[in-house]
Amino acid sequence: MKPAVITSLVLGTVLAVGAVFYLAPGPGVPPAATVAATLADPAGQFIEITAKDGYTPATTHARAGVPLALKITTDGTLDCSSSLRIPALGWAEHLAPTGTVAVPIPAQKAGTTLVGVCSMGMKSFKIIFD
Ligand SMILES: [Cu+2]
Repeated sequence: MKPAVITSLVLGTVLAVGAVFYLAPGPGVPPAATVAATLADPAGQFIEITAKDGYTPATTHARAGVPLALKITTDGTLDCSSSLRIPALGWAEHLAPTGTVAVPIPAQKAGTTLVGVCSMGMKSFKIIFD
C-alpha cells in the first residue's frame, strides 16, 4: 500500500474509534440508538419509572432475554433521586429537574435483579428479570 493509503486508513480508524467513545454513554450501556431499535422491535419492551422523592414504581418485572428500554422521567425533581446510578451497567447521570432519559439495557438472564440507586444510596428501584 502507498503511504497515503495507510495514513488515511489509520486516520479513518482513529476517527471511527473516537466517535464510538464520544457517543458511548458509559461502559456496559449500548448507544442511544439501541433504545429506538428496542422500541421498534416487536419483542422489545420498555419500563417507565418516575424519579421524584424516590422512584416509582420501586419494583418492576421485565422479561428475561429481551432488550429493555428504561425510561426515567423527572417532573420538578429537586431531590437527590435526580442523581441516579445503575451500578451493574456502569451508568450514572444527573437528570434534569424535568425531562425523560432512556437507558438501553441489554437482554438480562432470568433471575437477574437490576438496581438503580440515588447518589446517596438512600432511594432505589429494582427491575426483576423473569
Ligand atoms: Cu438520595
